[in-house]
Amino acid sequence: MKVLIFDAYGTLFNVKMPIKALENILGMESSSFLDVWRQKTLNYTWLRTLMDAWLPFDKVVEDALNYTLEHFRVEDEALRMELLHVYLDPVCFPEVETFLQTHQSLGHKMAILSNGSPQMLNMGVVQNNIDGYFSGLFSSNEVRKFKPSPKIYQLVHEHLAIGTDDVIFFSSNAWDVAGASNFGWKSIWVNRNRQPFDHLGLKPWRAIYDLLEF
Ligand code: LAC
Repeated sequence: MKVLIFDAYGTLFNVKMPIKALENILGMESSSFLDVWRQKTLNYTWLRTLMDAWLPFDKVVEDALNYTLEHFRVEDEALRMELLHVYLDPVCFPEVETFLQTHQSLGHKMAILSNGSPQMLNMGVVQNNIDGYFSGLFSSNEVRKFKPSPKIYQLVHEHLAIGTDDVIFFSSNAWDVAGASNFGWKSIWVNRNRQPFDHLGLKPWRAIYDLLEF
């Protein structure tokens, strides 16, 4: 049996959508703003896991956003709310639905494994009409640890009666691919931004540029 497991943000959902109101304030710097926000979000997840001080991902995303607004000296409550909606009702990458349709008709079981809270993940799949494809939306809320803790990858095996060899994991985040490989999964790096792979002594099983290349 093949079970396809997907990371959510950056892999299925685009969290680097251009935001007009941000561009109006920061111009060319708006892309760096989105990069700093994402990087801070991830840093906070790693720090909170190390400190054993887990918080729901939506709160971590908001804390990182508040840091980023301060860093770029932007004070605009309407914009802050608009930015939060990048994660609260995210937009899928264009090839996602076709990919899911194809693999559903091939009989592959599919699920999401994400730092996102159950409410966020549920909103994301429902808003994008892709909820019918998944056998589970597995969230860090259940283990109160963020990726790449092995405990979160283990969650899939607690819900689905499958072995590590049955899993093919897809993530656009190189560190998440390394974490899943470290756990023992075959991991595919969806290298959407054509970046070099992280030097963590772990390699992806395969690397592709978008899901349809699989
Ligand atoms: C997730 C983050 C890592 O969805 O993008 O788990």
